[in-house]
Amino acid sequence: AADLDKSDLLNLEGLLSEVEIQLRDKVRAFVDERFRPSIADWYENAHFPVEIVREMGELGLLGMHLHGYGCPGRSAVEYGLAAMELEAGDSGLRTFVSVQGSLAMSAIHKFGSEEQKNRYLPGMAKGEIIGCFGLTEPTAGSDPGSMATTATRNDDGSWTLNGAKRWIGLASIADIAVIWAATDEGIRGFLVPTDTAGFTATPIEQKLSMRASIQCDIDIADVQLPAEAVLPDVRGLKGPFSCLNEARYGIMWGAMGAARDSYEVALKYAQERMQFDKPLSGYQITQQKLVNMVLEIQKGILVALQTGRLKDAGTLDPVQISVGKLNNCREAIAICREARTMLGGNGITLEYSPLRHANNLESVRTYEGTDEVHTLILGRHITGEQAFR
Ligand code: TGC
Repeated sequence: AADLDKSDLLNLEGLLSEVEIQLRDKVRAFVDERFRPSIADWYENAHFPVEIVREMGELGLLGMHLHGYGCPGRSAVEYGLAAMELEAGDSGLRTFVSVQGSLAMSAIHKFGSEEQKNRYLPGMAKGEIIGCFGLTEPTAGSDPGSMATTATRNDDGSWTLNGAKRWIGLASIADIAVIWAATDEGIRGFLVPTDTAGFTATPIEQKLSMRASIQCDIDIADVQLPAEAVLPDVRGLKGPFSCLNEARYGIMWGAMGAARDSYEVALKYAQERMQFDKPLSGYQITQQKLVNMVLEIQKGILVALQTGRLKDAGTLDPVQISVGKLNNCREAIAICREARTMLGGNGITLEYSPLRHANNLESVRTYEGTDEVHTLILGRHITGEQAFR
């Protein structure tokens, strides 16, 4: 059987504190106990396990890097380690935590009024209130500045919202939606209770990726909101982009969790599977695949850890997040696909995780900034030339 300690070639474990290791192990145990036994069925049946949301709240996984208002107040590295363990289970599980904590809660925490923070954040941290984050639209993906959703201020100070959002995680099970809309004063964020008349969220079906997770179309038809529904403290795209920074940071860790899980499955299989009278792991091509995988996992975790240390020190530049989001998603999907090849035909079933992870990572490399967007962010940084427009 696989001796997985041998795969930590550079002793990355030694870079973690006792507290970080304890937190990581707690989340790993939760994933093993509550998620792994059912994930194949959930994935096949396109079921998001809403029943474990409150358990995630009790574990301190929701808004875990936020401070005050009932939030756990953990470090960026602890949050990253948790994301890695969750995504070793399934990207859909990590996505829930990202949308709830990094996007919806983060928007309220960064830009909300005291009243909004006190009203929503404690319940969201417990998993009693589910949030979603509506930025992307049917015709505005990589270019959210071209959004068509509008918010118009009425004579009495209240607001009318019209438009549509697409690919919005959790929207059909959410209680509160953070909706970004164009106003006369630039893009602003609105807290929309999902039972407001005119607000309709419909899950997108027939997905080949993220099947144990929910993404929705949202229709916004003459939604009436009181004056105090707007997030008071931000105008312009830097509002949603600051929240995306948080989610993108978690993704760079999460992708390495999916990669690590695929590697571990492939290693164990190769050591046990006999062909031509010897284990697959005794073949040079198999060893080369495993070595290439483990090198990229070690490098990807180092990238994530350094990014987390910079974040905890308060010196992280958003450009640096693009390094990890781009690199770790790109490498993770290659690792999961390579792991699938080592499982032969057995690798196309849900009995083994690599193809499920690879399919999930098609979404992960696309949302929160595609490979292309992060390449252009880095290209702009190193050349000084804007290549988006
Ligand atoms: P640009 O002119 O570069 O910037 C506009 C304003 O935003 C500021 N800014 C940032 N602020 C904080 N963090 C960042 N990372 C920031 N990036 C930009 C910038 O300083 C500027 O501020 P100001 O005050 O000068 O106005 O904007 P651009 O539109 O030209 O940017 C180009 C580009 C491609 C980098 C950007 O549009 C981009 O990142 N596009 C990708 C969008 C994306 O990641 N979408 C995913 C949305 S997630 C979602 O809706 C649902 S998925 C999750 C789920 O629900 O499951």
